[in-house]
Amino acid sequence: MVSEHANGREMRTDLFDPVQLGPYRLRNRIVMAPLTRSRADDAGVPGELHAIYYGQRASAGLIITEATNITPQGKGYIRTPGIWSKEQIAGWKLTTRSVHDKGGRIFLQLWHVGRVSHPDLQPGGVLPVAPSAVKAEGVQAYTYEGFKPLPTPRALSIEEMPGIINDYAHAAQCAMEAGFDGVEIHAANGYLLQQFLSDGTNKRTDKYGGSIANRTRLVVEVADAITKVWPAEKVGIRLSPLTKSFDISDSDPEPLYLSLIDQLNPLGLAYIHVVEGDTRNDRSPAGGFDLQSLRRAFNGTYIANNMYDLDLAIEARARNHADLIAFGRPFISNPDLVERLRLGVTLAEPDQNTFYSGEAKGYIDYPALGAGG
Ligand code: 8OZ
Repeated sequence: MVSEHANGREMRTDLFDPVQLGPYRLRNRIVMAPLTRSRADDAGVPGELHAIYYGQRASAGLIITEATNITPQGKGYIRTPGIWSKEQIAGWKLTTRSVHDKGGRIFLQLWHVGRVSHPDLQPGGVLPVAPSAVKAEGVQAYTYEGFKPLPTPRALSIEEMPGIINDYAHAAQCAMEAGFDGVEIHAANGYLLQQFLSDGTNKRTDKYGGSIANRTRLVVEVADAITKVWPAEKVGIRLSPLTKSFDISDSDPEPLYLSLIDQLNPLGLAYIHVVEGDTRNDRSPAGGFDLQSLRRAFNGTYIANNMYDLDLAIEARARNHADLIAFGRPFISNPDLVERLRLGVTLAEPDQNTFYSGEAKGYIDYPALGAGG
């Protein structure tokens, strides 16, 4: 379609045209990014509210769900959903049915927070786990009693590693039973998998730490295990090589991520979903590298994310910077975001007070255009 660009020039964009992703014909190139919204019950079960919320947003080319805990150990925030139990599978079925009834596609994001948790949120009140006993400085956990500083985590033993990989595979199987179209591995934003990748958090001396080959090992093993459950063309991975989220850091991220992509390529994953820059904060942080090198290295679809607006998205397609563009926060307050971007109308601003408030208010009550309001 032809779109009126903000600078007044009319230009053609294919942002709103159908595109192939693995076996799926997506309706457009706009992805709903994963957004933590904290509306599950204490057992991590999503319900009717989730089905309404995701159904309202089904016109996205692809929805990626909020980050979803693969095990009780993987939980770091109250009211986040899980994908390990029968009840959670049944709850998620309401959502997949709702999105499919409206012709949408939805992948579930598989999440283990690693050290970004607190004993209050862990079964038995134990310490959260991580590659090494390295504390995230200046970070708080949101517990049932409000914010508390993160503790120093317990380093996973080598004997526990097969169990972690198995937890991902089990959760991936549960996602299939719940009717999802695919899964996304959350290896971004400073959580467990990025803690293994990054030398600021991974101080191990066994085969999961030290060299790039060792630090990438867990992510590659997890991706390999998941592609034994799902066809690889229905599996994606989210990466944030330049993020500073939760005190994550790596001394030399470019060779690390290029090596990871080289090792993932033979698996044939559908996409890499790249948070460009520091998450929700800065698209060009100091000390970064050109993330297009990852796109060039990867044999699949590249989804770009981080603070995109319509102009940036049109430009990204015009320059062939990305195949698909993921929008996050704009989807909170604009359920029909695709239509609004197509029309070029002003977007509704989301209310930050209800991002994680656990209620229907601020969740399912943002109207679509023409629906009053
Ligand atoms: C915001 C609040 C809580 C969690 C991420 C899963 O950044 C998250 C998250 C975002 O990936």
